[in-house]
Amino acid sequence: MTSADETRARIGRALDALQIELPSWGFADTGTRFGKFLQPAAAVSIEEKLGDAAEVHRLTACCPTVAVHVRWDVPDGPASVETVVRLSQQLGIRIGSINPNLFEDQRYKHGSLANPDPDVRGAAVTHVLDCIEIARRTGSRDISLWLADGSNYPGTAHIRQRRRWLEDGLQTIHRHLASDQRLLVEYKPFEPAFYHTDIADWGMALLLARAAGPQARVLVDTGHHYQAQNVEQIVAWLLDEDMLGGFHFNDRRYADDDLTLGSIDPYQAFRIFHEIALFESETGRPAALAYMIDQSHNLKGKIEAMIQTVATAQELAAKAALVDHRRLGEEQRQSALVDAEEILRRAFMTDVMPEVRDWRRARGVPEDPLTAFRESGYLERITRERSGRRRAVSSYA
Ligand code: RM4
Ligand code: MN
Ligand code: MN
Repeated sequence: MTSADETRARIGRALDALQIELPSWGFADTGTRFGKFLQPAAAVSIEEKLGDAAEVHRLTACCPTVAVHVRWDVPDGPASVETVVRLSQQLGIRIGSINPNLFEDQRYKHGSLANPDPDVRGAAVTHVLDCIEIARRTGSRDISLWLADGSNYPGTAHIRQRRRWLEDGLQTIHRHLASDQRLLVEYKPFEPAFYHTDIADWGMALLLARAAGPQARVLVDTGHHYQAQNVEQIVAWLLDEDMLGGFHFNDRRYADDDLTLGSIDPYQAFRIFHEIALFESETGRPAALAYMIDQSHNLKGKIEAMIQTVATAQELAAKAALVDHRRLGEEQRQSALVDAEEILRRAFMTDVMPEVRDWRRARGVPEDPLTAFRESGYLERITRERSGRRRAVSSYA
């Protein structure tokens, strides 16, 4: 094999293995806490969200599943699942991770699984058990749990007591999982709670996942860290512990900005892909990760932004596949700092677009999905169909 063939083969394998899950909520109007700027083409119903997701999959061939947020997408609980499943089948996609909603109901204002009121904790557990049933009916593997639990002022919450309640709740939930289901525990250091959050970082998520049971794993949302945190180190440690369940991809500059992946720091996302590729090549087994997007751009076109993130993930994974692990190991053993670093830098700087385009052509999808989307007429059609049925915009106060 020539080295060009070898490069093409490596990138091809990396792209074959990368399936990215789209978030239903990424197609809907979202905003900042100061307001929403509505887009005439944004999806409102689950039909529209799934339709838009199917369009992204049609153009990229790498997004066969859609994550749903139960309260927004399956509001009638397990009863409304059949329609959603049928719809996704018609569109050639599947329902992916099931996201319970333990943060919007009025009763959760002091927390859900860590609420001091046992009735509220009970209601939160019941909701997640409903989600497990929904996941069974949709054939989804992952229940992806993010809690808004926390407190806003020092002294207002018993931090250790809340941890016990949380552990109890997660253990009960875990007992109801089917053997092929997983519970993903997501962490976030702040917002909406601004003094303490009950699952603030990866260490807390790891301890809770371990306490919950053997089918629980940690979910890393790339935007849920303090400034300057070394995210790829967290990824490497969780992989080493066999406790990484998957990702919520997005980029950030200041806080949980939920920007499109790689828009601020593509090298960061590349380094994450590198740690995964290194782990997989050393262990000889796939890391069983769910690659999900969790972005919430207020102003970019919803579908365009989703295509951007998907394409960016593919490009960065392709670049990470170019790292020569054997050579990297040698340079590291000799502490050849510049040479070791250059292996990563060179891979990152390589133009992988020719190979990515080859892969797309071989899959029968457009070489440039963004341009293809713009030429498809899809946006014009949904803009026509969806405008004029706008709801009232909720205001900040
Ligand atoms: C949170 C977190 C969760 C997402 C909610 C809507 O910040 O990222 O994953 O479900 O937002
Ligand atoms: Mn998230
Ligand atoms: Mn987030």
